[in-house]
Amino acid sequence: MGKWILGILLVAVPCFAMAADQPGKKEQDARFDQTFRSLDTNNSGKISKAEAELKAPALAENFDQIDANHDGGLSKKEIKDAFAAAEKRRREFGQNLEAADKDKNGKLSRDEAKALPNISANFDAIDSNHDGQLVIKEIADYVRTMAKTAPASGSPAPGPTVSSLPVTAQ
Ligand SMILES: [Ca+2]
Ligand SMILES: [Ca+2]
Ligand SMILES: [Ca+2]
Repeated sequence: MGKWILGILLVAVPCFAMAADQPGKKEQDARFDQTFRSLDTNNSGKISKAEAELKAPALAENFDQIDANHDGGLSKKEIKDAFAAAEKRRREFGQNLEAADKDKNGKLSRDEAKALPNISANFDAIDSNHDGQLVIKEIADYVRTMAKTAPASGSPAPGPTVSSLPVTAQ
């Protein structure tokens, strides 16, 4: 796996612990179940909007997006699917970064960034140390900020909103 992809995957806040850097799958599942149960206060097997609002504001914010079958509750599967989709988006984003870094020096110059309109348009905002080069950390910080400030739509970075779900598993 390329360093860009890895770098972007690690941006994921390991909330429901679905991130690539987590230990074994079994452990992941156990941790997921635990978190799910702690949110599902009435043990209905689904997280209602009220339950989400109580302990997981970001889950509540993205509720309608995650509630794929629109029954007003988030099942484990819906949440897992949302995570998988978010991870896929990050992976694709990482691949795009990888491809854009033509000289493979781990940095994006202004020229290289032109391949990525979202990045290019925000180059100066992302280049926090103003050296004209974007490193993974700068982009990761930017994506993180975006995830916090921009809700589902209109985010200039590829919507990692679901990845920033707030339930801390660590
Ligand atoms: Ca549902
Ligand atoms: Ca480069
Ligand atoms: Ca820089």
